[in-house]
Order: sequence, then structure tokens, then C-alpha cells
Amino acid sequence: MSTYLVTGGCGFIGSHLCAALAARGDRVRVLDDLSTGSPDNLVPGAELMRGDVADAALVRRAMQGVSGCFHLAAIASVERGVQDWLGTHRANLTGTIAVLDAARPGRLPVVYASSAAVYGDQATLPIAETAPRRPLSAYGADKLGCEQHALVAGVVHAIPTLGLRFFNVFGPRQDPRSPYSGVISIFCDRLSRGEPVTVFGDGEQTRDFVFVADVVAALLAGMQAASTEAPVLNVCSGRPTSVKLLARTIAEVCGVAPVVNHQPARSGEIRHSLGDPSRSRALLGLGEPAGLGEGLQAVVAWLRAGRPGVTAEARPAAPVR
Ligand code: NAD
Ligand code: UD2
Repeated sequence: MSTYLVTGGCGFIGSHLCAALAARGDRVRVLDDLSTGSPDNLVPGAELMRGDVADAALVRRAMQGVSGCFHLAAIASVERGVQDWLGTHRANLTGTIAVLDAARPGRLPVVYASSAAVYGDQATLPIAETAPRRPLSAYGADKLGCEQHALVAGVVHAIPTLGLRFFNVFGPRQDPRSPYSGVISIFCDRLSRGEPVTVFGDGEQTRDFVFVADVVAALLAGMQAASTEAPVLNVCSGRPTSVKLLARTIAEVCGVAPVVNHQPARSGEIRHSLGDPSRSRALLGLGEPAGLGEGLQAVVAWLRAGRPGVTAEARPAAPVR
């Protein structure tokens, strides 16, 4: 049994990762400021240290006695980076440097969340890890900064790391009610209640949607792949879906006719994003990713169940009378 630190463990992806670690018998310590995460997402038995990942002293304490760190805490929104450039920078890049710095004494492995946002718009699809990085947002620039500091961590301080460039992740427990939520959680939430959805631009823009269980599989396998060469890998499905088609597919899953409003495209919007999953599949030994329909069913079922957190899910079911 090992103990792992999961920063951002009360968030969407972090809560699924913590549940998987606990299920295989590992101990979990979570560092989270609960800014977008929820205490309802804390896995039973996990220890919560509430605070800021950019607080170096706190992160050093959190790192004591662990075998490694999964670093997911961040302000996970391109739009938030537009509104609050400096504030998101502190959480997203300074926070990562604080984690790497705290890993120095024991040269502990760190697996951290990067993003497809480091690529910006690419002429050649699908995007392999070797594609040029041209972030179009502060969020993407900070994620690229994380990768650069991970290189420094390996070369200068012999800290093993692995960066995972998540594409557009979706699944249960992704908060649908914030203006910064991912498109799938917003569309599922609104369409399942028979409300209209808004498509930004013509809706022909495409994304590579990857189900959260596949992301967790990559994170777990990634701890063994961390190295001082600071590798980075795509975590994606390798399948493109347009926003327009997404609205239709979700409406079908919900059994409603979609009502779609249009608004102008967001500024700095990437037109097409499609990852090449071959390298991560080979290096991490990942299986075939979940299909979009299968993942959407899980999201809609979670919404219809009243959006339970991990705690509620872990509670034993009431006895059948
Ligand atoms: P989330 O907002 O659900 O989770 C982030 C967690 O970090 C939350 O629990 C939040 O409270 C915590 N947090 C935020 N700022 C913090 C701070 N300063 N100190 C401590 N805790 C803080 O988002 P998510 O979708 O689960 O994202 C997890 C990671 O994956 C992030 O690093 C994000 O950038 C990255 N990522 C997500 C996606 C996606 O599609 N969801 C895609 C690419 C990368
Ligand atoms: C980016 C990153 C992703 C992750 C995320 C964090 C890319 C390709 N992806 O996702 O990896 O880091 O940021 O925020 O860089 N949309 C609508 N209507 C809505 C909401 C969204 O049409 O109500 C559109 C939106 O304009 C975009 C698409 O849906 O074209 C996906 O938007 P998103 O906010 O879910 O994620 P995105 O691509 O900005």
C-alpha cells in the first residue's frame, strides 16, 4: 500500500482518480482549496488539506511521507484565464513550481495535468506530441510553462515527471452549472431538463472528447512512466466530434428535440482539436477508449440521479424492503 498526494482531488478528474487509488488499496491525501471542487467529492478515508497549491510551505507539508504526487489542481478554464490573467497564472504555473519544488528532497515522481491547449490551432491533424506548441490562451501558455519547468525539474533536480496533455475530458461530476464548465456537462444538464443550448460560432468546430475513466487509466499508468526526461503524452480518444453533432447526440440520449441558440464564436477559439493517441496507448498500455455515446449515458444518468458526489455514491445503498 502506498500513499499518494492528489492536488485538486476534490475536483472532477481528481475525485475519479482518488476513488480509483482508494479502490486499489492506496492511501490518498488531497490538497485542494475547494474553489471549484467540493468536499462531497472527497473519497471516504482520504485526508484533506485545504489550501492553496501555490503556498510552498503547505505543499511541502502535504508532500511528506508520500510515494508520489498527482498534480491536478488548477483553474481549469480558458475563459477564466482571459478574465483573471495573473490569478490563474498563480494557481496554474506557480502552483506547479511549488509542487515540483516540494518533490525535490525525496526526488518524488510527479504526474501532472497539462492540456491540449498547449497546441493552439494546428494545420495538421491528428496532433502528435511532436507538433509545435503555439498556445492561444493564458491557460495554454501556463500549461506549456508547467512542461518547461518539469524539464528543469528533471535536468537540474533529478525529479521524475510525466505531463499528460488532456484533450476535452468529460464524465460524471463535471460541474455543469458554472459559466466556465465544459460543453458536454452544460449541454447534458440543459437538454436533460428540456432547456435550449447555446452554440458559439457555426458549431462546425471539433473537439476530441475523452471519457474521464480513460483519463484515470492514463494517470495511474503514468506514475510508472515518470522520468527525469520529463516526457509528455496526449490523453485523447483520437475521434473528432463537432459541437453541432454533439448537441444532436446529447438530445438523442436525453430523448428530446434539441433547441439550439447561436452566439458569436468565443475569442481565441481553437477551430479543430484532435489528438493522436498512439504514443500514450503504446507507452502506457492503454486499451480502446470509451465511446462518446457510452460516456454521455453515464453523464445523463448522473444528472438524473441528482448529481451525487463521491461520498453519496460510496454510501451503502438502503436495504430493499
Ligand atoms: P476541476 O475544476 O473540477 O478541478 C480542479 C481542482 O483544483 C478543484 O477541486 C479546485 O478546487 C482545485 N484548485 C483550483 N485552484 C486551486 C489552488 N490554487 N489550490 C488548490 N486547489 C485548487 O477541473 P478538472 O477538469 O478536474 O481539471 C483537473 C486538471 O486537469 C486541471 O489541471 C486542468 O487544467 C486539467 N485539464 C482538464 C481538462 C478538462 O477537459 N476537464 C482538459 C485539460 C486539462
Ligand atoms: C480547452 C482545452 C481543454 C481544457 C479546457 C479547460 C483545447 C482544444 N481544449 O477546452 O483541453 O484544458 O480548455 O477549460 O484547447 N461551446 C459551445 N457552447 C457552450 C460551451 C462551449 O458552443 O455552451 C463550444 C466552445 O465554443 C468550444 C467547444 O464547445 O468550441 C468546447 O468548449 P469547452 O469550453 O468545453 O472547452 P475548450 O475547447 O475551450
